[in-house]
Amino acid sequence: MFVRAKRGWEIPEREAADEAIFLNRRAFMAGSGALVLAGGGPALAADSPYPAARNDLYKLTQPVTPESDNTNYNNFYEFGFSKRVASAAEALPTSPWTVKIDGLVEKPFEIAFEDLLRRVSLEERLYRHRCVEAWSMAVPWTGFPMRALVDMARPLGSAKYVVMKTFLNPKVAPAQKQTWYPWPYTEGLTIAEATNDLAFMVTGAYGKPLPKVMGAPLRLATPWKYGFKSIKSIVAISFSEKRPVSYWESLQASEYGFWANVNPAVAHPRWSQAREEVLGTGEYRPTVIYNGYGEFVADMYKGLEGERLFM
Ligand SMILES: Nc1nc2c(c(=O)[nH]1)N[C@H]1C(S)=C(S)[C@@H](COP(=O)(O)O)O[C@H]1N2
Ligand SMILES: [Mo]
Repeated sequence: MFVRAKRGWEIPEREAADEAIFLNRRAFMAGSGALVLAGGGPALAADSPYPAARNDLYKLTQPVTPESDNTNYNNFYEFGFSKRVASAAEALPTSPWTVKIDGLVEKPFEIAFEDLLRRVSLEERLYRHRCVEAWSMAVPWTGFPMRALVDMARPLGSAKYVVMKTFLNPKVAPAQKQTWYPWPYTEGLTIAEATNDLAFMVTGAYGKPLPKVMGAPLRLATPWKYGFKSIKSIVAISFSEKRPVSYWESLQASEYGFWANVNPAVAHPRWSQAREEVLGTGEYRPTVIYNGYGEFVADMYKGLEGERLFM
């Protein structure tokens, strides 16, 4: 599934270095030993999986948010509480990167991010994203279905939830020095949600490896839920019988709950969720139940009306 892209000598070194992060270096070196120059220099070549083929099942009826609008307006609280955190996030070391899988699984294991990439098939999907703060965007994500990861983990029958955690590294993420916040960022899904077709593990955006500010090297996209569920820079995935308490829920349980399904009819205690500002356009539009993804997800919530589904 690794489509041959440009070779190292066909692209400027600066670009090559970026792509090399995602290159399976060992496989490449084994397969093309003759091309490995003495000294091993910085990035040599890149059999890059980007851009990946688009899966047309996931369509938009709006333009994709321009990349520069996206990278200049982010929530990544580990790096500060402003929207301009792209340069601060550059301090995060993302290679090597290991993801730990444990809890109620047949056999816990750790996997290097580049090995994980080799075991999945990447595709591009155009997804809407609705932040609980009432702004939205549309993003061409690259990644793989979360179901593939759940299958790889081999959860036990007793597992009911998937719990994900972001890195904990106060040396590079200044806000994590503020120990009264419930770091590391934690999120969770039911197994049914995690194996829903829409639940997507993201490794890239805009046809390239994921920028750090968007949660490199591995983040979640659950577009029917408020954006805070889409946890960034994941280092641990654990299977549990117990519903986890997420970062936002433990900070402010009266405002943020477990389900967090987009619903224009349920206001946040401090503001309406009826409409949203579309990033980069200055325009507002009505917010739609499940962010417009009801056909994929509504069935999962039948009979759960008594739950605080939408906060
Ligand atoms: N680890 C971590 N993940 C996170 C956040 C965060 O602060 N830290 N913010 C969340 C929120 S509120 C949103 S809206 C999205 C923002 O993603 P973006 O910056 O790529 O647009 O990431 C989510 N995932
Ligand atoms: Mo958000």
